[in-house]
Amino acid sequence: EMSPEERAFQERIDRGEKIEPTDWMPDGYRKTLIRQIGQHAHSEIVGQLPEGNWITRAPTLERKAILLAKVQDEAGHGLYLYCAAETLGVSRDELIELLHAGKMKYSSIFNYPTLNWADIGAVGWLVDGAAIMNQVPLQRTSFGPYSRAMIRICKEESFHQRQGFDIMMKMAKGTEAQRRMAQDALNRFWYPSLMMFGPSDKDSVHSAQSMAWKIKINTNDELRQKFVDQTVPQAEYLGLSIPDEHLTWNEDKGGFDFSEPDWSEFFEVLKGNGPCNRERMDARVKAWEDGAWVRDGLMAHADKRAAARQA
Ligand code: FAQ
Repeated sequence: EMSPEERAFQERIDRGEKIEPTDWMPDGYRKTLIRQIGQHAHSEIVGQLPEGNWITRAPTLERKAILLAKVQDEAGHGLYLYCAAETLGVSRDELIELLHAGKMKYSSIFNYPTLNWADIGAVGWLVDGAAIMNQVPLQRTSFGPYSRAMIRICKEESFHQRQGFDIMMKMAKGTEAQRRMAQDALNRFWYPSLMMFGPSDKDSVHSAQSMAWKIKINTNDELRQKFVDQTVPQAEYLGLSIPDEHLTWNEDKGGFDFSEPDWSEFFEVLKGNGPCNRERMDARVKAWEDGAWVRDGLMAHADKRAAARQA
C-alpha cells in the first residue's frame, strides 16, 4: 500500500511534473536514479577508452581533431551526469569508488575492443546511434537534473553519430580492403550494440517500476526495435550487410524481425567476463591513482586559501 506521501508523489509524476532534488521522493526512486545516472556517468567515462585508443593513430589530422573533440565531449557528459547524481545525495568520489570496487556497472558495449580504424566509424554510427535512441526519450525523464543533462548531451551525441557515419561512408565507398574493414566492424559491433538497450523485456527487472516513475519512458525491446528499424536502411545506403540471416521486413508490425543477441554472452560481460572488462577497469583505476597528486594539490591549495582568508 502507498503512503500518503507516495500517493502524492505518484500523482505529480502522472501529471508530468518534474521532480527536483529538494522535493520529497520515495527511497526507491532515489536509489534507482543513483543507480541509473551513476551507471550512465561511468559509461561515458569508460566509453572514452575504446576511442582514446585510436587518437594517436587517426588517419588524418582532421580525423584526429574530430576524434579528440568527441572523446572530450564524453568526459563532459560524464561530469554533467555525476553532478546530476550528486543532487541526490551521493558524491562523485563515492560513485567512482563503487565503480572501481566492481559494485557499479557501466555499459556492456565498452568491454569490446576497437581493433582498427573502421571500428571507430562503427562505434560512432552504431554505439552513439544506440545511445541517442535511448537518450532522446530520457530528455523527458521525470527527474529534473537528469532530464536537463540529457538535453545537452543529446545535441552532442547526434554530432558524434554523424561523424561515425561519415567514417563508415568513406570506408564503405573506398578501396575493396577498406570496404571489407567496414563490413568486419559492422559484423563485430552489431550484436553488442543491440545489447546496449538491456535485457529483453521479460528479463528486465527494473523496467516496470522505472516506467511507472517515468524514469524510463520506453521498454528495452521498444528502443531496440526502433534502433534496428533506423539502422537497416543506413546499412543499405552504405552497401553493407547486417550480420543477421533472419532479418526480414514485417509488414504487419511495420518493422523488421531480427535475431536476438546472445544473451548468455551479455550476462557474462555483465559479470566481468567480456573481452576487455579487466583492461578497462585497470585503466580507470590507474588513471584515478595517477591523478591523486593533482587532487591532493588542489585540496592543499584550497586549505591554504581558506586559512589565509581567516587570518
Ligand atoms: N550494460 O532491469 P534492466 C554512452 C543491467 S551510452 C550493462 O533492464 P534498467 C554514450 C542493469 O543495470 C551507454 N549493464 O535495467 C557513449 C541491471 O543491473 P543492476 C550508457 C546493463 O536500468 C557513446 C540489469 O542489467 N547509457 O555511454 C545493460 O531498467 C560512445 C537488468 O536490466 C545509459 O546508461 C548494459 N547494456 O535498463 C559514450 C543510458 N543493460 O543495475 C562513449 C541510461 C542492462 O540491477 C562513446 N540507462 N544492464 O545491477 C538506461 O536507460 C537503463 O539503465 C538501461 C537498462 C536501458 C541501460
